[in-house]
Amino acid sequence: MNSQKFLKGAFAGVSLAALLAACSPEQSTGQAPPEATEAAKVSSPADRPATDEVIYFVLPDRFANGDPANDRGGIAGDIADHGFDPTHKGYFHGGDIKGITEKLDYIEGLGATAIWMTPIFKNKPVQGNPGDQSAGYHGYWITDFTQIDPHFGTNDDLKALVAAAHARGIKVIFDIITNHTADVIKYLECAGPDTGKVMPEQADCPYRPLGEPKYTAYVPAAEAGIKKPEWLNDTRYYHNQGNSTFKGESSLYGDFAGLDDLDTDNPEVAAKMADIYKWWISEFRIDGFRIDTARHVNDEFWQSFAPAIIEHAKAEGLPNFYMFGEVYEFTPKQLSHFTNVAKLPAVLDFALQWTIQKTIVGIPDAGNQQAIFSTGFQSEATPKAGFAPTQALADLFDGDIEYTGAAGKSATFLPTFLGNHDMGRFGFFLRQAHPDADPAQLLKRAELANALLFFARGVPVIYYGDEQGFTGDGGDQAARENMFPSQVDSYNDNVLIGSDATTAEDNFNPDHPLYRQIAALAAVRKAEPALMRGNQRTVAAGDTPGIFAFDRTDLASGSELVAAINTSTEEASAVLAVANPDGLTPVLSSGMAELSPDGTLRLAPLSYILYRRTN
Ligand SMILES: [Ca+2]
Ligand SMILES: [Ca+2]
Ligand SMILES: [Ca+2]
Ligand SMILES: [Ca+2]
Repeated sequence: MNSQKFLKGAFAGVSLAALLAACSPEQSTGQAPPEATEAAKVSSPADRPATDEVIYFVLPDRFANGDPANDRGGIAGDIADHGFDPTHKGYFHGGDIKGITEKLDYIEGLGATAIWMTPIFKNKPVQGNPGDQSAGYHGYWITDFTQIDPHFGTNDDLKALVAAAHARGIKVIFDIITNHTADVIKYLECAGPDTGKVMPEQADCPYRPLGEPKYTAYVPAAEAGIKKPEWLNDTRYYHNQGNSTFKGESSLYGDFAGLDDLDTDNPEVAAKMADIYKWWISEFRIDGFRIDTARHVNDEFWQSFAPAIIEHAKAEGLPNFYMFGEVYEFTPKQLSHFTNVAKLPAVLDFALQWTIQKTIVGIPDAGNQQAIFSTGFQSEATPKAGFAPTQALADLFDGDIEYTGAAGKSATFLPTFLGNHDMGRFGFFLRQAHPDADPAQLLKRAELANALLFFARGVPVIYYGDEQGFTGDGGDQAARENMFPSQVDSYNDNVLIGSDATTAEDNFNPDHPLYRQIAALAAVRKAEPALMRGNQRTVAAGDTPGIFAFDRTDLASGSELVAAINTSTEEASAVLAVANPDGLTPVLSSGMAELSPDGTLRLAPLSYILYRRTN
């Protein structure tokens, strides 16, 4: 059996180098590390498969302000014109692309190998009806698909970021939209005739089903020609059927609260959208696309768009171009439709996120569920308060077989995550489910979830700020705090996890316990092909909270790792279904763990351990 003192308390105050030396005996005895990552680093990051990435997901506006001169995007006038108001969570705060470039040390130190930025294309600066306006700081209201939003900098700033990131072996992933543009088009039947001004949003423009006449669409004269490329100003390239109810066909053909829904059924539109994004690949040599609102676009569009982009990237010397869609669904069956039928190479793994919510966070009492239900979890009618058994994780991973589709890609390509800019942060879910928990327990739960993310199949995504214990107050604007000192009161009163800091301060702190833990997890993952690409098999699960364990095997290198987590607040034990438990050596752990020769594992409350087979 193995001794578990090995890494007990290792996160408390030792350097990362010491930690890694301690957790990887092979490296400390001078044996060459597994070639994968080191080799990939010295060659081009483009040669590295997407399975090997650790993605850091950033909202540029909220990350770092490298150039105060661009904070208003060069737009004169007041807040309603330029959209800059650092005291309001719904407006621009000044972060930009130069800021990201300046913080590459921080991002690299975390162990990230790729940066995913929310859209950086030029947006309508401010949108919405009087009294309910907000700004395009998030980037999802594009008017010009051919240039960087001036609030974020210039195309040259982007080139500098990509060059600097690539020099460190870090990839750059864009967030793209093909479903809609900003809200410019109006309908005569709802808005009335052109007023000669920028017109308000249609609060009430009901959906008109297929088969009924479409609305009479026009571009108000005040915004004539503001979209680029030019063809986007032609209303015939849009659905023009009114606002989506997010049910039935309206989910595909309706406008997202007035955002102009493109006629993606038109093959000409598919080809033109592909041309837009091919240009960015050629011009900037970016490494991947996260695709917004993928489930609101018809399958045929993706069947044409996805292979066109992949082929183009290949021709440009980017054989591992990574594309993953945002499909806000919570079962492998629903999600895999988009890999198997729509032919997207991967989708964000919302199903794993939800399963982690049920097993590691816990479902709050009915009285406290409101925020969860308002952010998209409706797909599971009435989740029971409390904790799901570890079998829920086993069931989820059993669903991996559903992902048969696009180019034989498997679940190892799915980006995995704990929370995001729309649904809310993992720290928020924790606080909501455990309003009275002691801070140390919240930190343990966050660490446990991170460990699962890095040990299990899929490509881990860290939402910026989670590594500093950010919590937020809910979804959307409430989950988009600044890393640089914030002036938003509702951010600055948040209680962070693992830290006494507030968001009123600069939070690029490489000593935060979650930053250090993620760096350690990322380093282990990078050294182990089995964690990045290996097959996964459940070796322990049960009908209560407790131990969930799985092994990862890499056929190419012959390496095998076994990971276990304990989701219970009590010490737990389980028999691992592995051959020769004696041959397993601890690599990394967060508390007492004892593995006896018969395969029985005892694990401390809310703790994890990773073993490597050494004989
Ligand atoms: Ca700025
Ligand atoms: Ca649509
Ligand atoms: Ca519109
Ligand atoms: Ca708050």
